[in-house]
Amino acid sequence: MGDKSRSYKGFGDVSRRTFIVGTSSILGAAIAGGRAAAAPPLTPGARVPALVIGTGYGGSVAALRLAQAGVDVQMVEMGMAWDTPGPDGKIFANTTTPDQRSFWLRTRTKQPLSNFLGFPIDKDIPRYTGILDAEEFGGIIVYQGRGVGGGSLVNGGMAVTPKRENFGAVLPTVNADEMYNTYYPRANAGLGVATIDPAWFDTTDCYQYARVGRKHAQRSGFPFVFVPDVYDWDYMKKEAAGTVPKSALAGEILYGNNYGKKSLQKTYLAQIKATGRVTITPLHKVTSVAPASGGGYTVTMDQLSTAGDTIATKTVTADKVFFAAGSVGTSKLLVKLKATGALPNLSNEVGKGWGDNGNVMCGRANHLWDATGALQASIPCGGIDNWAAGGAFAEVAPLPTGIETYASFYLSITKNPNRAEFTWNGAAGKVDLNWQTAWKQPSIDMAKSIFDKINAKEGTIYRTDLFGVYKIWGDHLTYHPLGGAVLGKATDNYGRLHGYPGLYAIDGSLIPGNTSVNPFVTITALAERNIEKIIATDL
Ligand code: FAE
Repeated sequence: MGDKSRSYKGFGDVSRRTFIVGTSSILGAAIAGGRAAAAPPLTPGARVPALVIGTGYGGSVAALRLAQAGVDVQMVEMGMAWDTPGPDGKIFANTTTPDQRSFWLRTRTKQPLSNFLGFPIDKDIPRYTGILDAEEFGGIIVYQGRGVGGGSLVNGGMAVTPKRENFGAVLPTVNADEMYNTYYPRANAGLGVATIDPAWFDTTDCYQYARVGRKHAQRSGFPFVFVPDVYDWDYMKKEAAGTVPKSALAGEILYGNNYGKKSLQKTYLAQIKATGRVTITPLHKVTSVAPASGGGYTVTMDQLSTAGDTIATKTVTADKVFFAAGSVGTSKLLVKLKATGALPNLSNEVGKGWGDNGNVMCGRANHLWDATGALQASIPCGGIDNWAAGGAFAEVAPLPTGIETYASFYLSITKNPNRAEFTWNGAAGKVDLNWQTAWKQPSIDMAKSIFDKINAKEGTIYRTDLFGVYKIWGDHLTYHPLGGAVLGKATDNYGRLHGYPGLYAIDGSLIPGNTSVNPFVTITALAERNIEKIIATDL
């Protein structure tokens, strides 16, 4: 287990000593103690066979399958290891009491629901390499997980395979038979996906909010569907019975989940650890990848302190480099590297085709006879499917405030057609995204295809107090960034980046902006498909 003797400020700095190389040591410090010395340690200046940038879904699939094929892999992650408890005995902070662990290098929280009863709820926190990044572009805030496990650390775990009839629009160049026969099942198995026991759903207090959501959906003629998740449902039953420490029933979600959720740390990353071939280096941010003399690519990275300062810069040479920094991270790197001359031959498609998966949020105010419950499981388990008729799939989401709110809350995924582009801003030395807030209007219209009808049927109204004062729609954000290195455009049909043999994109950047449902199962399945081909033909 984590070394509890370390100071709070440093937790996560020096990671579990088995397979994650401590970040306060140099890259390549010997892996002390623990199980078998894992992969050959990464030494600055060394040559390595494969380097993976990022430890989310795409990166974890790539690293696992490469390691199982006998390749030594280095994974580089800008966030922390998240394996060591803080002074409260917990690794992760609670959603209702954010602290420095909660946000990536901010001095004030930036909560997706900024207000409650009209009052702002954000608060000051120490600047720290925390778990949730609220990355601000001109017209949108993109929420992302930071740390070993990427988005799996902060997400709701909703693990949804798109309907087969929608797949052609999700990944038009991919063979659907192969995906539905082989790679979606492989991804679901690897992630530990399961669906709630319907009998328990019908009786447990913690899903009263979802039962109200179901009732209102069905009374307006919309199908309510159970949504699979990677949460351990048996564990949640024990939480409800009071026999184990609570996480879903303690409101944990956005800033990490201490017990029941099967994040990548418990699935793919645990399997990665068992191979003994993969070294993971947290708190290192890749800044450049460029062809190396003698073949391969020179990868440059900044070692970060937990205050976000660069405390060392290191380079290694890798024969193969997998960009798995997430849609935004991979797009930003590729656009910068093309524009600044490190990788000038990348396709002109790099940076294009970015979408927000049509995310938009809203709340409804229920009548007093439709209480949604003071105790709400933070893990959503159902949705309202109006994709075919109205272009919206709405998660019935929790509002785990600990008090009765009489509110129903929803995150809708919509068929928003707008796509944005990342570009290099040389004057500012950063990458911009040209998304406009007004581009969410189609999403609002599609979500209204569900909620206007429910409100009319129930005689209810929208909440106006969750995203500001008299503001109905949470149209300023996305949880689901997708695209920027689109499959078959910036890459070939397996993620090989055009112009540079040995460079691959293998994360949400490959997907052209929308998956019709929550995206991580599709990201995982596509990564499984692509890495199988790459291992068979490129190694
Ligand atoms: P991701 O998981 O973001 O991993 C990328 C990793 O790369 C991160 O750990 C980064 O810190 C790291 N990185 C970035 N840049 C660098 C760099 N330069 N150097 C080194 N490391 C770097 O990418 N999806 C669902 O399907 N179901 C849900 O219920 C769900 N809920 C969500 C709730 C929230 C609050 C959020 C934020 C997201 C949610 N998502 C959900 C989205 C899902 O987590 C996301 O699509 C995936 O995590 C994306 O996977 P990738 O492998 O593309």
